[in-house]
Amino acid sequence: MNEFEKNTDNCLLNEFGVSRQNATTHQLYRAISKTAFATIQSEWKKPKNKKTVCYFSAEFLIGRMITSNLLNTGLLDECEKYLNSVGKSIKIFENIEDAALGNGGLGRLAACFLDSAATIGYALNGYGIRYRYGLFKQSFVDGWQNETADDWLAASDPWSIRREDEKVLVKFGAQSVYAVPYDMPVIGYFPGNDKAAINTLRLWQSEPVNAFDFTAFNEQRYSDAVSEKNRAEAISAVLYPNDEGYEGKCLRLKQQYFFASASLVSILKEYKNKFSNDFSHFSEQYAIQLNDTHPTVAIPELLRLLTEQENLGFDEAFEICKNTFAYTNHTIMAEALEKWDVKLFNSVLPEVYPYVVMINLKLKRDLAAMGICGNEQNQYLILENNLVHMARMAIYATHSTNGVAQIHTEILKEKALSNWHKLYPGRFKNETNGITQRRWLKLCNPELSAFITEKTGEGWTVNLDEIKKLEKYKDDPDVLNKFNEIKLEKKKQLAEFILKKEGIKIDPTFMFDIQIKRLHEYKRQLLNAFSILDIYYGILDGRITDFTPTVFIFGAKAAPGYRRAKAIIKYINEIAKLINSDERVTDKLKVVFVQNYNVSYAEKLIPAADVSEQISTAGTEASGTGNMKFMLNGAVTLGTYDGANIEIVEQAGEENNYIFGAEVEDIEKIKYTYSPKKLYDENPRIRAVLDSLINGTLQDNASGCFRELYDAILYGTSWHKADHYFILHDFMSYADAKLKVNKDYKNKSEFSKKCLLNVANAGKFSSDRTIKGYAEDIWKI
Ligand code: 26W
Repeated sequence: MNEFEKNTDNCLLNEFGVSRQNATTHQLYRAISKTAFATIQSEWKKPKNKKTVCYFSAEFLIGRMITSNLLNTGLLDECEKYLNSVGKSIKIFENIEDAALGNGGLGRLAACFLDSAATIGYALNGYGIRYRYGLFKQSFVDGWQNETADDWLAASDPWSIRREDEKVLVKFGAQSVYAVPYDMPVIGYFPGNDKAAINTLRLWQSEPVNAFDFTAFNEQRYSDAVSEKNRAEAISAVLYPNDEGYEGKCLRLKQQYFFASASLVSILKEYKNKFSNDFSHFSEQYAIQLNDTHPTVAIPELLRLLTEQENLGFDEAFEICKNTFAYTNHTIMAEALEKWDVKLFNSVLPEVYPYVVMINLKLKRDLAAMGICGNEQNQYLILENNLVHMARMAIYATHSTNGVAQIHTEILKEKALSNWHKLYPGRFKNETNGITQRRWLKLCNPELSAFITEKTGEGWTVNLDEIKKLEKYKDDPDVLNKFNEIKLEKKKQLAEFILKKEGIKIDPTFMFDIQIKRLHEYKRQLLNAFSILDIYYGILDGRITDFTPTVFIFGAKAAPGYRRAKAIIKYINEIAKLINSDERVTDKLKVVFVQNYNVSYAEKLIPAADVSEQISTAGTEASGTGNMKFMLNGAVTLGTYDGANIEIVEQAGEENNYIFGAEVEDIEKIKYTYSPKKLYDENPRIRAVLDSLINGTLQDNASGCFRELYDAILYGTSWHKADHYFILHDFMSYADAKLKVNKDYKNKSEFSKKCLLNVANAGKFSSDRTIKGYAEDIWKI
């Protein structure tokens, strides 16, 4: 018996009194995790004598930890053997809940960055919130989204260590709570890589200072006795399931301050251990990256700590802040920009607010010195119109502001933040997003990974540029055949999984066309739905002949308060019901909306895709990262010139992808004269699909929500013009592109050549490259 087996057996015996033969999945999960964890303890505790990057983020969408930790420690095969010995496999861990501590792209990006930084060997630690409940679980009830709590800690949390000794007191006016850190090791990819490091993800949990009020209890005031506990625990109770409209919720501001303050206190403590009260080296030792504006309250908080507790002068403290902090912007949507009501901010954080006022005064002086006076200053002010403008503070009081894809950064510089760019052109940078190839190829697609390794060597796992070596096989029929075989195998696996989870049977020989991402109007799932209906009508009326059988798959959660998004889910589910029950198209069309789309589901869907739907209105998707995952797994992109799609096509060739629709400049030109109603009146195909919302073809249980979608497109609302996202404008060009992919797919070898060329040119989209960019351009490490 080897060490791994011995230790795991021991752990099972000591903790649960069971042998490996009769251990449950949760027991095996815990014992294997603990055994693997023990192997890295000594490496984890090693001090790192270099500049440390602190990645502040309200979200870390890490997904399932056990498989990636086993992969990165090199224990995956041993674990598989261990489970095989009792007739099981690593697949049993599919029942372990994901850690879904994020909404979507921004949170998943943070998780990829952790993996990349540890793999390269940078000292980069994550700081965030240990939400008791992560993003809600989704199911469909009669086609409507239903939400339930995500109890991710049900299977225990063997990868975290509670650090009671490091807890911190956080004050909100009259309320004080403890922030207790739970540290998770972030394990770099070690096999054959001597640079790898083990970093830390520190997640703070909110706890009461006094858990129980005995006096209240004795006076028979039972709920008063635990009210402090409840109020404290509320702070880290749940992730806001909302990545759309900004909501000025008091609890959300408390969450932001809670983790920002606790993180800063623990960082200052660490710094003072080395440099005592000499803060002149602080920004050489620490860089703090703000993942969107959510942790921006850290800026006035650090000012407060440095001046009030460390006795620095304001200007000196401000310089330290500016040199330490950097800000990443992830969206240009005005409705997502955080602005807090001054009164609310001041009542929740009375000790911090004065520092916002001081930053604002300093800004005014700087503006005046640059010749910007009077009302002209308003557009920059952090305090304006009774609001605290968080993005403005994040730009002004940091040394760097970056966008997440070339086009996004251009839009920031030229439009959304052009006024700031004029003031501080040198502060603006682009760092195009990336994804970790360890999780998004090696782990989720071992079949394709093995084949790529066979053809190009192992190097791509830590240097994705090496995947380019695949390109020379683009005309090799054996390689292309093998490529197809692997794709078919992944489609079979997905079909099996979907049958088990959704009870829906899909045919793996169909083309798989997949759109998975949060549900948003700008991402235009509705456009996809319309085009499917158009294809359905086209097949029925004989306009479309010789259609390659296709299954259209959706996965998406809608923010619980986002009525429109929920209506779109219902609409797509109704389309699925209509099409899937129509025997005339059974051998051609299928529509599936999978429930509870999350990281683990993505790991199954992406390797099985032939077509990746990336169809946001040009200029709205900051980057996208799902698009990169599909590319890496050999799907072609059906998409607009938006976000990172542009760079994907630049790398892989326009001829190997399917680009359609208006570009940013086109939209600029037409936006004042655009008339969706005209397109509707003139085009019977557009009319047919749109009318399905109101003519009884599809039922919304008399809720009126389909009518609302219809009206929003044709007539607009008080807050948006008609068809704000240009669905009808792009409809025909999208429908054509979709039929072109469908036709091209028939030529197996030509199509798989396109797929292979996408894989071979995905090197740029490794988050290893992204994180090196941040290290060089922003953190200077
Ligand atoms: C205040 C509510 C709120 C919460 C989260 C507003 C906005 C957000 C995020 C900015 C939403 C998000 O995840 N943005 C995505 O970030 C990805 C990583 O950079 C990009 O790839 C996506 O294009 C962007 O939508």
